[in-house]
Amino acid sequence: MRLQLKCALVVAMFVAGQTAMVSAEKIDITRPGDAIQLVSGFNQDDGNAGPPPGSEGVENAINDIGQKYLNFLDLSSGFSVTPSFPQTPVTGLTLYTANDAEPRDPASYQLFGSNDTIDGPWTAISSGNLALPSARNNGGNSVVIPPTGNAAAAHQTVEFENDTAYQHYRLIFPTLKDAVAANSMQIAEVELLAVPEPASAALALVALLGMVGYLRRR
Ligand SMILES: [Ca+2]
Ligand SMILES: [Ca+2]
Ligand SMILES: [Ca+2]
Ligand SMILES: [Ca+2]
Repeated sequence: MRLQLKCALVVAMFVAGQTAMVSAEKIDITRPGDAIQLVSGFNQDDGNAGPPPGSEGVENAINDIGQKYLNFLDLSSGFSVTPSFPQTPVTGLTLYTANDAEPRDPASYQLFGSNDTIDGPWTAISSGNLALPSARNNGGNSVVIPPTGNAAAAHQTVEFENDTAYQHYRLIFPTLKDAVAANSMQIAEVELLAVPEPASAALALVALLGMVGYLRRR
């Protein structure tokens, strides 16, 4: 094998390795201010069924701070969101616990996608049980959760397979840690995780093939 070709292959393997490392980094594709809708569920053993308190609305699920979203119609409540980020397959969730009342924590999730409207129809993406930490996060502005996440804040991340990019996502929580003891569902923050710029790996490959061709011609 000619020296130039060997050099090109070494460079190719290095760049491919770098690309793989970058691709493994998932980011939150929601941003504060993205279109988001309340999804209400139903009560178990409590009569609290009013709308979320004024300072605990559904927009707080993606406002990048610890201030929580609370829904009194708790079981199977959640939200629907249209991320402004370029359409990318969501392959993970990070959930941050609220400031108090652990029984209100979600104990399971169902994630759906739609390319029709923010009201569906929906295609199931992933579902499963959750095990959110007992540790609490402070409310208000005291915990900042930037787009890349806050590893120091109490949270759980789940990851799953999904190859389809959706325009709209719906996340609901069918069960709570203790729905009998809780009068509501609450969550401080939710991140929809995806690998950004899926085209970058393809572009890197095109550049590599071009370089190999150039070296072979020399
Ligand atoms: Ca209840
Ligand atoms: Ca929040
Ligand atoms: Ca966020
Ligand atoms: Ca309730």
